[in-house]
Amino acid sequence: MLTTEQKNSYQQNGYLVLEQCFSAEQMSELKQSANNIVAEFDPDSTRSVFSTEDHSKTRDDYFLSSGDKVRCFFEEDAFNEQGALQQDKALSINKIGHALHQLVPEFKAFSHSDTIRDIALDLGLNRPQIHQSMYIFKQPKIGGVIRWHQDATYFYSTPLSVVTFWLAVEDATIQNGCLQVQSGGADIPLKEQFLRYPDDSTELKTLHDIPWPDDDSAKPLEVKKGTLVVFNGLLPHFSAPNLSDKSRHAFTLHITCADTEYAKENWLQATPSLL
Ligand SMILES: O=C(O)CCC(=O)C(=O)O
Repeated sequence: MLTTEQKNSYQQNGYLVLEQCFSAEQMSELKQSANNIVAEFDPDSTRSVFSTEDHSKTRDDYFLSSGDKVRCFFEEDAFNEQGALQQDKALSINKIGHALHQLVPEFKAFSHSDTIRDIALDLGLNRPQIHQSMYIFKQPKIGGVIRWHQDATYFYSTPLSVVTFWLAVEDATIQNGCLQVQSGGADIPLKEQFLRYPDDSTELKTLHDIPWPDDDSAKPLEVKKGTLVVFNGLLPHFSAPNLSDKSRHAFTLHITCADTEYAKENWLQATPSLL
């Protein structure tokens, strides 16, 4: 599936962009499926927001018990001061997580496709297994920032093996908050580890003081819908807020190698799906 040149580029840069790897029809099907989940979601059933900004906040039970479920999380700016939604429900959801790959037929078929499996194997993931899936809306005007991070923070294993599969369901541009990665590749060791303790308290533990790259030095990945970006667990990346009037839907999978030891301190302990 991947050429030697693509594999070398991934090894060197820590990421690889596979342009329009999937069709517009496939993207429409995933988008429709995500929209159906939101249509069925009762917005009064939770007020759980997803934010990567406030580190003091411990994750709530709605989040911590979502590893084997399909749940909607709100954008931080979805509510007004009175706690009411400021816009339509469909424009208020930050993401759906975290077991779409197991529970929703369209996402299950996509996630377990030969294409995903072959790419995972080509990237060196022996016995690839999916731990998590997310549908990210990056809503117009209120789509929140995703701060600089490395995905191995959340999917720690010995040795590290997590690879993120990030699929553009819609065109991603600088204006609507595309993914931005450290240019020149991953060159800092793991900076943070997200720990879940037996009492279900959580901690984002800092492992060293090397700063994140400057936002200005990052490489924005402006990509067309159907493009798949794969990147390793040490690659620093972020996305800026979406201040535009266009959404930027994406679907992500976090895949590790089943031969590595997945940490029991990781927040998500749901049984992974072998590819
Ligand atoms: O889609 C985004 O804005 C960021 C996603 C991300 O950082 C991740 O999946 O690790």
